[in-house]
Amino acid sequence: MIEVFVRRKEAIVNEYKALIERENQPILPGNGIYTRYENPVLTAMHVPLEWRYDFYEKSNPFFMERISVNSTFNAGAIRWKNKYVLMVRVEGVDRKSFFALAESENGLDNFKFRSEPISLPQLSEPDVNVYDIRLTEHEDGWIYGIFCTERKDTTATLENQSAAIAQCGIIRSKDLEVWERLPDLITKSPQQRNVVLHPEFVNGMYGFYTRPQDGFIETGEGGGIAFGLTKDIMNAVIDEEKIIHAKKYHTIYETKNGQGPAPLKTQEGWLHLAHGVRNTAAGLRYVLYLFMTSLEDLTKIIYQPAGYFLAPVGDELVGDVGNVVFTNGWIKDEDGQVFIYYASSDTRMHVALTSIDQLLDYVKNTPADGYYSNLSVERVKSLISKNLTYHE
Ligand code: M1P
Repeated sequence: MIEVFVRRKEAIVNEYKALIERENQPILPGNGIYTRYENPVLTAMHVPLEWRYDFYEKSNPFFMERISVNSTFNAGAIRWKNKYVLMVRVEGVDRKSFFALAESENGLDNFKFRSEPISLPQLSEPDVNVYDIRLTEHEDGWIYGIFCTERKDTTATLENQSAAIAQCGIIRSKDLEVWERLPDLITKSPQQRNVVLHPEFVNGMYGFYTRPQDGFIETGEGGGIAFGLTKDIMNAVIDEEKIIHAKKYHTIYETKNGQGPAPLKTQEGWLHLAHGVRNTAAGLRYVLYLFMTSLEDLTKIIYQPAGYFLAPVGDELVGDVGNVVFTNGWIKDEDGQVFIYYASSDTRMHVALTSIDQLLDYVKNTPADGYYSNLSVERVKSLISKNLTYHE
């Protein structure tokens, strides 16, 4: 038996080491807007072996996995002490998600989890499940983590064991180690998901991007990316949510949409990355899109390219919830490079590398949606005719 233990342990430790030290290569030439990378930056198999295996031969003679991980996805992101840090949604086989920090020197590969996952301080009503944290380094000096907290809908009938209430949880830290829990955000909406804190004060108040929704899955009458203000972050209450980007017929955000990470400030406006959802015969399709809001008026969209910016391809299409890309983390580094961390099919994390210059070019020069096929044809024809007059 000891032989089995030793053999399996060695094989698994070697396999793990090779995985987390694997270099990532760009997929070139790409589309010029961003560069995808060959390997996911994090998978369930990246989770430390000490979290999953009992290393004592007496209690684990088969060197069996004791606590299995289902997926690692939807990570918040922050540049911290010269590292690219992800706050990852780790989902166990028990379906519960929790948060854990993983960091890399170059943002592209070699992501390693810190020694333990994060124990989230609890409120009087504990979280049944937590997910999709957005990290915001706020000008008040705190790093905020804004996440979805899910609890059972106690008003639902006995046969409906899926009914849940999603709300916005808030934690903050000065060092990414010690986290303080604040009361959940209060809005007039029955449910909230995809809430994000704006990094700057707005007229002395805290600004939140929200996604008012009537139901747990369906946004119903609600939906759209909204913006609201609260005076007090210690008891955050938003009285008015103004929709800044609504769902719309025959677009990639026809069914629902949601803000991704906190927007990035540029000289020309705030760059926003969001997800849009539409229905298909095969179920919901989640893609990412970009828009820019005005520096003077955070609720005013000044550029929005037509359609999606990034959609699932190849292996990304397959996973627990197929045909999904989702993002809640990106990092702008000192050189103006932008690392977009996105998850595919609710299963694994990827990186796409771009820059502020590329994103500005993309939002400003990609045609906006005409909302009619004929107008799409006109846009193609105008590009063709421009190219016909081009001579080297
Ligand atoms: O399964 C796809 C995504 O579904 C939800 O997003 P939304 O609220 O916009 O429907 C989230 O639960 C997200 O975690 C998940 O990736």
